[in-house]
Formats: sequence, structure tokens, C-alpha cells
Amino acid sequence: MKNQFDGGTALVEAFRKLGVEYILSSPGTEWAPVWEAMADQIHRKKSGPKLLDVWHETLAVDIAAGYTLATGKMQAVLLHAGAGLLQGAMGMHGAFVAGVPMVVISGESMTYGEQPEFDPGAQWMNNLSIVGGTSNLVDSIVKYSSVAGSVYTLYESVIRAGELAQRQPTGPVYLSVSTETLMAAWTPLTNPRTVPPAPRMLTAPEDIEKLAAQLYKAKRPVVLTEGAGQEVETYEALVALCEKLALPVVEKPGALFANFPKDHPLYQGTDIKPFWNDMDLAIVVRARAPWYPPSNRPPKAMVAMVDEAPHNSAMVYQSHQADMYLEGNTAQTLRDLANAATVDKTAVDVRRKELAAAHDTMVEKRNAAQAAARKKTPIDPVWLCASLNAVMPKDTIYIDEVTTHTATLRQHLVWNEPQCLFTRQGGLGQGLGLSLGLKLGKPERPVVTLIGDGAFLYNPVLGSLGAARDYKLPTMAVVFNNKKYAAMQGMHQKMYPDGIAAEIDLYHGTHIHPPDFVKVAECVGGYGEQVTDPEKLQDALKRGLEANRSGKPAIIDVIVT
Ligand SMILES: Cc1ncc(C[n+]2csc(CCOP(=O)(O)OP(=O)(O)O)c2C)c(N)n1
Ligand SMILES: [Mg+2]
Repeated sequence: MKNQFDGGTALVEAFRKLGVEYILSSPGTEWAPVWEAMADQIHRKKSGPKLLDVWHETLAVDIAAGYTLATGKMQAVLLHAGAGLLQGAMGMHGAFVAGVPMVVISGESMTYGEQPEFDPGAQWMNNLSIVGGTSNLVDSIVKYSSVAGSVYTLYESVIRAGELAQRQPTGPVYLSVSTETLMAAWTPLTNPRTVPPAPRMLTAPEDIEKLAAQLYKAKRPVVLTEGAGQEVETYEALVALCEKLALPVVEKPGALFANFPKDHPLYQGTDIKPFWNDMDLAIVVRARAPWYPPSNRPPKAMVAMVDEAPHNSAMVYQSHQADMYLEGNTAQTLRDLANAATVDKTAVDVRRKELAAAHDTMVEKRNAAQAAARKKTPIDPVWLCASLNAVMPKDTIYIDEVTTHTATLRQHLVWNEPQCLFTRQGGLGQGLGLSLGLKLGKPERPVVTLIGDGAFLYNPVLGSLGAARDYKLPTMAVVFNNKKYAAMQGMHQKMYPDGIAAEIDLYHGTHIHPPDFVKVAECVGGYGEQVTDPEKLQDALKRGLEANRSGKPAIIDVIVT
């Protein structure tokens, strides 16, 4: 039995003190010291993080990201050397774009077999080493990347990395830690502190007063949001503010979260156009690119931006066109604003009525479109959304990894609770991993990944299904299967409307000859079903849900237009 502490223990201790609940990993030999520490933790019945091994690195990163999005709690990821880091890089980029805090560590060797008493294996010299160090590989897709170069600095380096990740702007941080460092003897701290959470910053009272005064004066104020619903409290604070002042809420197309109850009379959909010319105050709550093209400023509005970190260093270009920034904690800023705001009752009552009428018109249109879509074959994605509305419980968590169907989905899928929608950021291939992380964080809620056939195939599918089975995370994937990368064809046609491809109907980069998705589900003992008949769709979704309830992952492959 191991009788001395080493860097592996230091790493696990640091995660414990950071409050990490899960270490997501795709294995590599450098992690033997951590496996020892984990075995020791279990053997001694100590509480601490659980280690979950999965079959693909981006899957590991995305499960961690999903869990953090669901719970607000930062997690840790261990990847193998430079190779595993590259495999995980797409997930890390997604986490960086979305601002998800995370500590990612990968291994390295420093001795390459020259140390007399330790042989890390010749693979480190032959095919794993990265010239200049692994930090360079991810420098531009994390907040901070560096090396924890000795066992004496390892513990505090990991603690600091975790603290950094959780500060605004939140995001993933990366450390390279060598096998030799992990194996070196380590003396635990005699009195280690529990790491406190990042402090909550507040918007200055004078800025709250200034915006409250603008709100009182404004005749046509609008709230535009992309990410207010990241936390339940921010969602609730936005609802309370809007209700007090009868503020219309417009979501950015492709918004990141469920930001507002969709059946609320103040909810006005995703089209800013009807408000564009007349709005005199725009309160933008977390939107990375509020206007498009980016410098397309609303002609008469004062623009106030409420966001902890509006300048997103994961983006090459932004243009907020903001006249004022409120960068304190968003939930608290919205609450402070609601408290400070004076209500002009007559004006607010008129606005409330007008907005409710506009909302009703929008819902009538939505219902009519859904009824009209019912009979179509192949299945109309509008009908697929209507069927999900009919079958899925109200607290279902959806993950959006569709492409050309996104607008339809946002218009026709209805949710009225916080945390009902999450969106994949960065490249395709992350939806299934995110869904598992969300299920891990919210086991009591149904979790459904809405996913294009193309997107599905970019995912580490077998790894995701295997993890769903092994870690008892039954989720459902609903494949929007149009047997193609429709986005590619659409863009080709837009770029070359009179091109040769259009003339002879020959498109590269478009067609998919899909595998049998039903069999894919079955290969891990999951439930699979293909649906072509719109009348049979709801029963199929019910069977998928039932399979999930009995602990099995499910894939419902819906042939759509
Ligand atoms: C990792 C990655 N590779 C390639 C792309 C480019 N891409 C964007 S959309 C798309 C097609 C997606 O197909 P599908 O999920 O079936 O949606 P559809 O276009 O049919 O709506 C592709 C290949 C990407 N976004 N990410
Ligand atoms: Mg497709």
C-alpha cells in the first residue's frame, strides 16, 4: 500500500478544497498517482470528488461544462498529455466561448527515461511530447494557461487556477502537470483553508439610479437578452423587473438559455424588428452581439448593457454600441433596478395591455402553424416541436444542437421554467456530452438533446451512450434527421444562386448516408425508434421518455424536412 503522499494526493486535495464534485477524465498513464489518491480516498471512506472516466476527451469536458451550467459549480477535467488535450480542445473552446469555469489539467513527462529510478515509458519521447510545452496548444482558448512545475507549487497552483476560473469573466483555465511532479513526495498543509467562492460584485448605486431614471422617462423601452437565464435567480429577477414596469422581452435568435417564460404576456419572441425604429431605451441583458451587423445601432435608443463581463475575450470582434455598462452581478443589478424604478402607472398599464395583445397574436400564429404542420410527411419540424410540447414534462431540459431548424425550434418549443434550454457553443459535436452533464446535475429532470443528423455524427456517440449507461444518466436524443447538412447546401445556394451546382442539382458537402440510429441506441442496451409518420410521433416520444424513466438512454430518429 502507498505509504507516502505525492503530487497525486496534492491534486485531489486541491480539488476537494475547491469544492469539486466530479473529476471528468479520459485516461492516460500519467494519472496513476491520482488513481492512487482516489483509491485511497475510497479505501479510507473520505468524502471528496468522484472520478468519472469517459471514452473521449471532448465528452469529458462537455460533461463537466453541462454539470456546471446545471448547478453553477465548477468541476475539474484530466486529459492525457498533448494528444488528449487536442481531443478535448473543442469542448474547451466551447466552454471558453460560453464562459464556463473549469480546471483542465493534462500531463507531460520531463525525464523521458533518463531518470535512473523512474521510466515513464518511451511514448512520451516518441509521440506524446509537444515542443514548447502543451500550454501553447490551448493558450488562445482558455482564460489562463500555464505549468505547475514542481510538487511544491502544485497544490496552490491548482487552487489559484480554480479561483481564477470562477472570477469574471468566468472560463476554463489550463495547467500542465508532469508525471514526475505527480509522483514526487508531498507534505499536506497542516491547516488548509476551504476556498471561498468568488465575491459578488455590485453595480454602483449611481448607475442604477441613472438607468432607473431613464426607465421612468422611456416610452418604448425594450429588454433584449441572450443569456439572462443562465441562473435561476437571474431569470427570476428579470421576470420581476419586467412585470413591475411592463417591459417587453425579446430574445436574441439562438439565445443561450431559457431566459423568460414563453407564455408570459410580456414575452415577444425573437424578432427585434417590430421595436427597432421606436425603441428609446434598450436594456441588453447579457448579449455578446446584441445587434447584427454588429454596429447596426437602434436609431433612437439609449443602450444600457447589463452583463458581468460584456467584453468577451473568446470573441475576435464585438460592438455593443452601449451608452452605459452595468457590470455588477446581473441578478442583483436587475433586482436593484426594480427597487429603484418609479412606475408611471398610467403609461405602464397601457404598455402592459399593448404587449399582452401582441403576445397573444404571436401565440395564435404559433398555434395555427402547429396545427397546419400536423399532417405533413416527411414530418414538419414545427410538428415535432408541437409534439414535444404535448409529450414532454414541463421541467424538461432541452439542449439545442440543431442548425437550420434552430429558428423553428425557438419559435415553436414552449418552456415556462428556468433552465429548460441550453445551447451548444463552439463546434458541433458537444450536445450529447452537455446533456449528460446536465442530467448529472439535475437527475430529477428529463433531459432531451435536440440534434441534427449531421451534428449527431460529430459527437463522440458511443462514448456518450456508454457514459449514459455506465453512470446512469438516461437522456433522450431527438434527431432532426433531414439526411443532410442542410446548412451547407443553403449557404452554397446563397453564395452561388446561379452556380453550376444549382443548375445540375449536384451538391458536395451536403448529403449524409446516415447509420441506423436505432441500432446505435441498441448497442448499449438503449431504446431506439425511427419515426416517419407524424401521427405516430407523440407515442414514439412517450416511449423514449418511458425508456429514460426505466434508466435507458433513448434515440428517437425523426425523419424531417
Ligand atoms: C466541428 C464542426 N465541424 C463542422 C462544422 C460546420 N457545420 C456547421 S452546420 C453543419 C451541418 C450540420 O448538419 P445537421 O446537424 O444535420 O443540421 P442541418 O444543417 O441539416 O440543419 C456543419 C457541417 C461545425 N460547425 N462544427
Ligand atoms: Mg441535417
